[in-house]
Amino acid sequence: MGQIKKALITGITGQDGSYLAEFLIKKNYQVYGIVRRVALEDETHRLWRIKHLLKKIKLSSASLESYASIVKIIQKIKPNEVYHLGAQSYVSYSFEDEFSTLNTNINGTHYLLSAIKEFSPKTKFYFAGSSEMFGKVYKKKQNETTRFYPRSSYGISKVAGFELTRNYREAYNLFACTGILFNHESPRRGFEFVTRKISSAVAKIKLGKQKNLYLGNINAKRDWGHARDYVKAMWLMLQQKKPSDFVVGTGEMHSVKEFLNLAFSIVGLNYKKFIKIDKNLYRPSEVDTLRADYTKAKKILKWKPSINFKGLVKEMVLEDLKRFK
Ligand code: NAP
Ligand code: G4F
Repeated sequence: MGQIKKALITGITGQDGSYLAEFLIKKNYQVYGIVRRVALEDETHRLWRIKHLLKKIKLSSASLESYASIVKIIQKIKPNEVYHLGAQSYVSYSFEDEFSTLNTNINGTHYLLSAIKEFSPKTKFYFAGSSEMFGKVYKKKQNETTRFYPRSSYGISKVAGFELTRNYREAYNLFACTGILFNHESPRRGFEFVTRKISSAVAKIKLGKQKNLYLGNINAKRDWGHARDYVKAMWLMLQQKKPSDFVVGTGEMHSVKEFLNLAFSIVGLNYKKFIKIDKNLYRPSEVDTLRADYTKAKKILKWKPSINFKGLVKEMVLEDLKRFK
């Protein structure tokens, strides 16, 4: 029997981190996670997504803002694989605080790459890139060759992370990949993102606990998949012979309005009666449409999504109905 593989996940308390940890535990990895110090002090609130995994994983507190703390972790664990998911991931917030978004997202990625290069060069590295890098899209469907045109400091931070990852691969021969992932959701999605804001509101409205739902631009269109499918693609990228970058999405695009319509119809309600548009929720520069061309992932990783738009919306609404009952 081979040695047990060690995987280190940054952002393990987030949506993707929790699904990825589950996935890797099933694959018999020893999973390590970096969390913020406050998370260890307030497990109930900050570790809710990984509560059921706590006995199976090893958590350390470290800061993505400190090179020294990243170096310590890399030296101590010498992981076979690092999945760098930790980031200020909320696009709207990046307009309010560009500085912390850029600092955390760019420096965190740079510190990890540099620490791996210096102290554990055989470690394979996954960077959580984003379709936000395409921003104001150049092509109807975006793939690995489509030009970037980010529309927020969040998008800019992800382009920088992508370029750092590519450069460490080419200059220092690291096994470093970027997954350019399109929007992916689940019942573990943060409540500030539009899909969860809708599914939780639908549940609360149905249960008589909320009256209206305030939203911004409901004409925006996204390529929405399920997070459980997408963490598998992350892992597959690090199992290839050669490191490379991959677009991961469904190839289907739906508007926020379509999401609303379907989510409300699941509980027998008409969204038009509850929705209120709040212009303050519009973004200073919007990403209007995103749609993936994931041909490369399909061909090389043999990856494809297993949960469609309808299945995703249904799961999110039904889970929130249970949660808020
Ligand atoms: P998420 O639920 O918001 O999780 C973000 C994680 O990053 C959390 O564990 C959070 O820790 C951690 N984090 C945030 N700021 C940090 C800081 N300053 N220092 C240390 N840790 C920090 O995000 P997600 O949806 O799982 O996404 C995972 C990654 O994929 C992110 O990098 C995101 O930008 C990227 N991405 C997501 C999507 C998507 O549709 N979900 C698509 C493309 C790319 P706390 O719990 O302590 O806040
Ligand atoms: O759910 P969102 O906030 O996700 P967004 O901005 O697409 O970003 C997510 O996906 C990216 C991948 O493309 C990730 F990199 C990123 O980390 C994050 O996970 O907004 C989706 C759309 C936007 O066009 C927004 O303007 O929904 C529109 N929207 C309309 N009303 C709203 C609202 N978004 C939010 N969050 N809240 C609203 O009330």
